[in-house]
Amino acid sequence: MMENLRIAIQKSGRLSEKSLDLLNEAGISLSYGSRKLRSVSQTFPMEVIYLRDDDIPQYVEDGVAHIGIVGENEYREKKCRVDLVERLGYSRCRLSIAIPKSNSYESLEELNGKRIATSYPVILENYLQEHGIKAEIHILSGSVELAPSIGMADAIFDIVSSGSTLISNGLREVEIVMESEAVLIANQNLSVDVQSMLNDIIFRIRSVQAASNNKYILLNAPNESLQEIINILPGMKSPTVMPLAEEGWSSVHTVLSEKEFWVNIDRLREVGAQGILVIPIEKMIV
Ligand code: PRT
Ligand code: ZN
Repeated sequence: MMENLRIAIQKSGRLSEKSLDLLNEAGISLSYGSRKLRSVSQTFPMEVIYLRDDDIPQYVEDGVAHIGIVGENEYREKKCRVDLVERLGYSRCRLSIAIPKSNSYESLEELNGKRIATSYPVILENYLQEHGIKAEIHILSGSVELAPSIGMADAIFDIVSSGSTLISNGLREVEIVMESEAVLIANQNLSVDVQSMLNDIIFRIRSVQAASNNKYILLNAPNESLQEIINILPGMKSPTVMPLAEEGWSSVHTVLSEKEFWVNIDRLREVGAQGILVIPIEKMIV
């Protein structure tokens, strides 16, 4: 019997729901909200193992799970021998150095000889070494942002998203060390069967991502503006043009990326496009 593809995802936290959503959109349905340790999909030969995010890289290196989803920060911090196979684009954040807001700061050199509190000593150590800075790293497992106010550290190195945690603790961001997003990691010695299931998953994930980055556009245009409109629309290939019942008018259909859409929409209207419809795409095979 063929082995299931075993994936480790975060049991509960900032990555959990979006990871389950992504699998679901890729056609791998799983029951939600359970506090189970593992579950098996009914629609794909996949078994999900729910873990703390910190443990996922090691489980994948050991092959207990074939693949896993973690924050890129966790992947870099744990230095496990696993491959980063796909960037997933959600749970984005950055890892930054912050100092008390009233302290002056000109450059990284000022951190020489200072104490920096963090839960990510490996990433910080690499960064400081790269820049020739010698600082004392204090490893804390949580509430890092409190360290300066209680006199335990001169600076912190931590995850920042909106920045409001820093502000409410009287800190300001002075260096962005890395950007992070959810990533798919894989064991380095997968069997041929498991690798082929992984390829299938990656293909599905890309189709889901392409679809969410693109919109299907329909518009009506007077025939004399058609060429101009077609020139504005980058599309996947050339757009589809069909005559309307009304003489002298056509309907134009194409696919546009979300970004291209907003820059092009005003120009389309200027040259006479009307009745513009923007429709979400469910899957896009790339
Ligand atoms: O229990 P387990 O160990 O599994 O979870 P965890 O508590 O270690 O991780 P979790 O769920 O907090 O985060 C999982 C991953 O989400 C992280 O490794 C990051 O890759 C990513 N991520 C994205 C974040 C944030 N955004 C984030 N904002 N992780 C943590 N935060 C924290 C940050 O440390 C700060 O203290 O949220 C706080 C608020 O941030 P601001 O800047 O929006 O105020
Ligand atoms: Zn964790």
